[in-house]
Amino acid sequence: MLGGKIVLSKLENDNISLKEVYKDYFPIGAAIAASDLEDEGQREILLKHFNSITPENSLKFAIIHPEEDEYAFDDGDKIVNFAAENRMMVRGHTFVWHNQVPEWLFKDESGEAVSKEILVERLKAHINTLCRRYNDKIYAWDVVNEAVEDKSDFLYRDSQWYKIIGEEYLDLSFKIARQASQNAVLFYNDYNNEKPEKLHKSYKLLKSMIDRGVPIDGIGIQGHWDIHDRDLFDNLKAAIELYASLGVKIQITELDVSMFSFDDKTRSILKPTDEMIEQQSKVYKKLFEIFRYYKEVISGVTFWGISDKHTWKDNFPVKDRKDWPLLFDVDGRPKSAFYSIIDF
Ligand code: HXH
Repeated sequence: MLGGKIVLSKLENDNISLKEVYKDYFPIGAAIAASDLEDEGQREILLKHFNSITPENSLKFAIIHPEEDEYAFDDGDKIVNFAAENRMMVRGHTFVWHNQVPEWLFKDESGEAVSKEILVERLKAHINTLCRRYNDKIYAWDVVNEAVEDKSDFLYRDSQWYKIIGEEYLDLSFKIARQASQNAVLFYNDYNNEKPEKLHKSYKLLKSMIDRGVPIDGIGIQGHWDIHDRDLFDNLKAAIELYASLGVKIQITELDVSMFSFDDKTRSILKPTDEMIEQQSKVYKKLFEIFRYYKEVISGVTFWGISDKHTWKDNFPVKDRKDWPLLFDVDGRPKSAFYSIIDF
């Protein structure tokens, strides 16, 4: 593993900070819950290695705006204030998505589908309120998340946003966000958008928006990957080049590398095998080689969690199946994957 390289002593390794190693490349982020800030171990890793934060759930529509006349800012405020106190950047996630939306949003007083006009007003009120509250502290927003359909033949996901407002909900969301915040970097964010089919659909959608002058500044490639995907690196390079040709920034917004392939829904194991840990380390190493190579267009890399202690992958795609997709283990110790990305 260390062939030909300077071998760092244990002490020097322990002093290494990921954000320092990458300071001439891009900010290194982590998705967190407010509860991570009360967990000494999680907090310590966060402060040492990361200079950017994404609230994993706290800013999502259903969480922060549970009723039309009620906002629940507590956890969002805790995270955003913690970041400001520690001079960390914050990415906002997310205004317009089909999941984690509150019951009331798409209904009128009588429980019927709300009109297009009212839904657009609600969207404006939501975006304006969050921007007014967090404008000086949140530098980038995932304005729209996951709007492209996975199935061939369809471009747009058939969400309530699409059903009620129509195609123009995308343009509208970005225009409203720009109006509410002149400085925020506005992202379109999606998963599997480096895979050829979805890449080409996403490119077409984004190009048409950019050509119409819609204020979109960046593309988020979520990066929910796994150790088994043989096409990942070629797909990713092609995607970065194609998106970069649109003249927008690219961020890896939700990085994790699962031990299980997406179709493997059966196995549950107590701990990762040595082979898994080594394969994961190789995948992370190659990914960061690619990220560094494209540093002029990549303006951030965010992991979807701090350590393997908690990760959304513990419940997706299989509920209650432990996974170990991050750089630090369940006890907060750096894994082989961590060493593989600081060694260059
Ligand atoms: C992300 N979705 C969200 O952006 C984030 O907010 C959340 O906290 C975690 C993950 C990823 C995702 C999207 C679709 C999905 C599963 C995960 O379901 C499918 C996956 C593949 C094909 C079809 C559906």
